[in-house]
Amino acid sequence: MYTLEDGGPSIPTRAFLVGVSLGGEPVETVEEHLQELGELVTSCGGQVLGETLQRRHTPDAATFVGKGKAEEIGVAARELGAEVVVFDDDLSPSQVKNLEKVTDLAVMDRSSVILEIFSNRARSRESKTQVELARLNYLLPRLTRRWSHLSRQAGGIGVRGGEGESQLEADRRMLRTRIRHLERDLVTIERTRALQRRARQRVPTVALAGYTNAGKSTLFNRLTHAGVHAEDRLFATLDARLRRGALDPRHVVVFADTVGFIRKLPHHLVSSFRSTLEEITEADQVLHVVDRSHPAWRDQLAVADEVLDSLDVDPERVLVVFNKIDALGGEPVPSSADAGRDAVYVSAVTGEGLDRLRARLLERLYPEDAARAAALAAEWAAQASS
Ligand SMILES: Nc1nc2c(ncn2[C@@H]2O[C@H](COP(=O)(O)OP(=O)(O)OP(=O)(O)O)[C@@H](O)[C@H]2O)c(=O)[nH]1
Ligand SMILES: [Mg+2]
Repeated sequence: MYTLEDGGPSIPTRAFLVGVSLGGEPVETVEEHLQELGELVTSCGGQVLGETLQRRHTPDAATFVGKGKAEEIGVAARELGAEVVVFDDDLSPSQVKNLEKVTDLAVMDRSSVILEIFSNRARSRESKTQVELARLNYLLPRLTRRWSHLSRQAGGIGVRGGEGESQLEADRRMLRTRIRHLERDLVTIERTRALQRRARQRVPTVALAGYTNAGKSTLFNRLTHAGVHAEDRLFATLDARLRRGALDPRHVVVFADTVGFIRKLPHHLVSSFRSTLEEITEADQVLHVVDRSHPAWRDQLAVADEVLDSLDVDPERVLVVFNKIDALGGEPVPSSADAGRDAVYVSAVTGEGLDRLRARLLERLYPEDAARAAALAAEWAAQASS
């Protein structure tokens, strides 16, 4: 595990959270994001002891919140017994260093918390490679001093190269070598995935995508009768999982469960997960799963839309699935799409709406079959009434 001194992520055990409303961003939004940050911290085994919120026009270059505020934060956090201050916004390597000095505590940002969760969850060779790559890319610009951990981990490759090369330069060089190595590994993994995909080419693929905790794995289990891990935790799923499921007795598809999205998802993370996310890019249909019972569902829908857009997913191939309608708490289930687009309403837990979902998928995947079925039904109806 990297230590904070080295600028890398560590486990945020006893945490104090800091949210900043920049340039008039509504305080409620910042609070909501802080709440989510708290869930992220708890997800990797941490505990939230307190939080603070600040309004600023622009971030302070040196300390993000300003030196005075940083000192205040340090005092408040230390009084509560916190060990780490977690900022909801991305901090530059030098901001982290300055803040650690002023607060006299360890400092993390949202990206490093997400990285921590990802590395706890990574199981397969693919996701482990992806997470390590993301971690090293995060670390590279933050490498400021002797970094003995990695040297030891990598079996002493980090010895000085030649006369005059500092330990720091040697460490950087070693990191870059490791990054190149991991990138090559990923290319091989991607090639294997592509081959496997070609092998199942005759079976259409339906990918489940969406915000973390929306219920993708639960829905995946329902649609495929698979026993995939579903949990009330953020980022329960890291690997793409594939399994067959029937839409009706004659049509079988492959469903793909994928890693969840989240706002302010670090870019280097998204790019390291490229091969996993390819299941979405290459799918015939994408089910964009939304937790409709979440107070911030509109935001989460928009965030996931952005990620799908950045993956070049054609919106025509996306069907919005509003999930958890059993948890709307008396609110009537909307009858038509309230996001102004094609959508179905389901509960992955009770099974409500799943037949409609399968029928919509059939129509989208096999428009000719669906047209034929509709024509037959109309014919029968006509015969019955004549
Ligand atoms: N009430 C209700 N809860 C649901 C429904 N679907 C899923 N959940 C719950 O929501 C939580 C998250 O479900 P998951 O299926 O793990 O969500 P996910 O989208 O796969 O999450 P990540 O893998 O973390 O991105 C679990 O506690 C589920 O039991 C639903 O239809 N109704
Ligand atoms: Mg999942």
